[in-house]
Amino acid sequence: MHLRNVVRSVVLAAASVTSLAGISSAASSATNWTVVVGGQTPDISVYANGFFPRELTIHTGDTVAFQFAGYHNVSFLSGASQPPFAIKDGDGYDGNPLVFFPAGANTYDGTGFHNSGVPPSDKPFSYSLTFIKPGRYDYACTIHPGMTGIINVVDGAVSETPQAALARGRAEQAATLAAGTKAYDGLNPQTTGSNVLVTLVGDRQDRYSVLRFTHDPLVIAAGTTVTWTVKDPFEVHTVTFASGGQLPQFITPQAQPGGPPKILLGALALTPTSTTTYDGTGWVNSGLLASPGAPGNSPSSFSLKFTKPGRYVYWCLVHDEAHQEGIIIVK
Ligand SMILES: [Cu+2]
Repeated sequence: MHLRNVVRSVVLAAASVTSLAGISSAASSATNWTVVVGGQTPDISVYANGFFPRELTIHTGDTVAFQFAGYHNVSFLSGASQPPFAIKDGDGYDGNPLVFFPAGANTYDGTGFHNSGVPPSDKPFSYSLTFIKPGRYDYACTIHPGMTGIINVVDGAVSETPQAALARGRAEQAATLAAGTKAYDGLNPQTTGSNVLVTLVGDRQDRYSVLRFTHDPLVIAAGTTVTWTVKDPFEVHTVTFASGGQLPQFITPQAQPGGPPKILLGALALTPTSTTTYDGTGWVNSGLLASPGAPGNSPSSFSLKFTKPGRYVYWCLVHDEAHQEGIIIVK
């Protein structure tokens, strides 16, 4: 499925407008800096939820190009609270346009709402902002709670070249992916009697998420109850058994006359089923799971008892494009 690509292509038009507006914004004496937004391992098992480098000091009048390496946004909120990811629309939910679409001018003086929007395609995407007033500015990705960065803007000398800052960023990103890979390699479901606990992990300090349920297929005896629990500050997941059926879309853009598309969040993906056992048939879905205290008040755990021998494949509907697929073998 390539749903994100669909979303990306429909926001491309809106993103292009702001890119063109930024071309003439940098003065000739100003310096250009690069911050890398996110990152991932080649198999997308580990996702970097950070800005690299996390903190950067630049001169007044300099421009920062935020170079995207994942599905994020760059939002300068100027002290306002984060816009929620989803907003209620009738019986369902839409993605919040304040999260998905570009907003604000290409200069920043510490005020107002500025958003890169999400990357429009799998092609390289960069968002440039010119900082015209000294200050210490926090910014965030409003898709991944706690993914934050800082730009310090000063009138005096800065101690680093853009090349050195980018090298520092790349080293931070490499450390994040290494820490995430170590966590993925160490994933180890915990067995207690006839219960198995599968933990979905991420780390705020090391700024990674593991987009896998287990490292290897999980082998259990019939009658075992598996509980999945999310302990990742950044990501929401689902545990979804389609039993050979098609996976529903999590995000569907819907064209609207005279404006940006609506970002519909799939009701089937969001809605938990009530069954507590699985015999290899039917549709079983946890709905969204998030770590305790995350925005949205989603539950953090989901349990299912496996009653029949077989080999069962399940998915996270949020991260199916990242191949977040799990296998359970019931003996
Ligand atoms: Cu997921």
